[in-house]
Amino acid sequence: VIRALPAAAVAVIACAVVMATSAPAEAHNYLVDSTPVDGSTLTELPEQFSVTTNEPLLDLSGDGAGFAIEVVDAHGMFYGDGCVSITDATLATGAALGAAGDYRMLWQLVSEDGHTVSGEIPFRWDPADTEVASTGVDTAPTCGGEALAAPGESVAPRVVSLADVLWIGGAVLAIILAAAVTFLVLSRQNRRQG
Ligand SMILES: [Cu+2]
Repeated sequence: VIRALPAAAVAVIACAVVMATSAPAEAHNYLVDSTPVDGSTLTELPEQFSVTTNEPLLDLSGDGAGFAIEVVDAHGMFYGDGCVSITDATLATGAALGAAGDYRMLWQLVSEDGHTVSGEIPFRWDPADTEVASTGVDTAPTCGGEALAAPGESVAPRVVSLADVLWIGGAVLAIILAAAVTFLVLSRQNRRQG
């Protein structure tokens, strides 16, 4: 990370210089619209999550390289299949969410000037009872990758269950208690002997 910092700094400075010396049309794309809207509360799942910028997106390779939308809940679980579509100025992905709560939509896209820009949009999910919750995965899904759950199919979430937490907590507590009892017994014996 530290070794990458100078390169990142150079890139930022280069970008700033380019921005300062070039026409406004070559500046970075900025968001003009998104689904969900920043800070909003969703009560029903839209068909797609998307961000729309002021200028067309630059999908040079035609395969969406450099473009991504990731939807993450408060526990760091990812939702959706990781696939994106690029249409003019809009980057979109199929919408999926899990249980009610706070989420973030992370987006990354390639600006018209060829530079990558990214950001995140926080929102709240407060679904009606009729909404079907998707199962999250603990690593960012890649489109067509193995971590991806087919519709109607669920991927077992690799989260530590409450039972595990209680069991581990209980075991730790038992060890501490055993150590404390041993210490007390030994110190009492020492006192008697001394
Ligand atoms: Cu730039």
